[in-house]
Amino acid sequence: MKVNQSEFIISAVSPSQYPQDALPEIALAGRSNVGKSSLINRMLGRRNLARTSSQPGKTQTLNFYLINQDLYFVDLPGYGYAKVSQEQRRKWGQFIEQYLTNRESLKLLLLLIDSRHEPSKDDLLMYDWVRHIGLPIAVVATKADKMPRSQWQKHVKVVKETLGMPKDDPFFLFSSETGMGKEELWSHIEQAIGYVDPAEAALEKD
Ligand SMILES: Nc1nc2c(ncn2[C@@H]2O[C@H](COP(=O)(O)OP(=O)(O)OP(=O)(O)O)[C@@H](O)[C@H]2O)c(=O)[nH]1
Ligand SMILES: [Mg+2]
Repeated sequence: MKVNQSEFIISAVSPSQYPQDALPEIALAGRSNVGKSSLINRMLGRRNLARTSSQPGKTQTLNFYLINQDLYFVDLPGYGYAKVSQEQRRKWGQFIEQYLTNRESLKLLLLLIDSRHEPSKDDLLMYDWVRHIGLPIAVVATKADKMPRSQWQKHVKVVKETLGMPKDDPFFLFSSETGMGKEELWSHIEQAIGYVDPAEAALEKD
């Protein structure tokens, strides 16, 4: 997909604030600091549209980004951040769970995992739960640039095996730093939302 336009729409704290135009949505989940906001910026070719931070736990709302007039990216609050209270964590959990189970426009969840580390308990819970509710999921292993190429295969194997991923399930090795994986991930997103490139559609007509 060619991104001609991208804009931040809203930081939603309740479902009444979600966009009402029924465009398809792609949500991003993963622990704090895994690179969700950075991935959004890289996918959109924007330096700083989604706010990134070396301080974990920054994104605490559902942040909606509109792309062209075709779809939304929805940046979910990161989990596994130790410094938030039990009560706060429970509230976010409910809020996110409600969105993921009830949102008709939601077409795909991208679960981001740090490619350098074994998936955490929270990652596993999230992965199993999303599969259980039947929401399409793609695993994106982030920060690939932080390890040498010679280790990619080994780390990919650890991530896939720890999650217990079926062989052919969508998986992408990604780097927001270098752009690795961007085109493959876009193709998958297009497929998930049933997007047809207008230029290609015109060609096929001829
Ligand atoms: N080298 C490298 N650094 C990255 C990459 N992706 C993210 N980072 C860095 O990791 C830190 C966290 O990135 P964010 O995109 O803010 O992470 P997040 O998942 O949105 O974090 P929360 O909003 O707290 O949940 C920042 O310092 C980023 O610059 C990557 O692919 N490569
Ligand atoms: Mg973020």
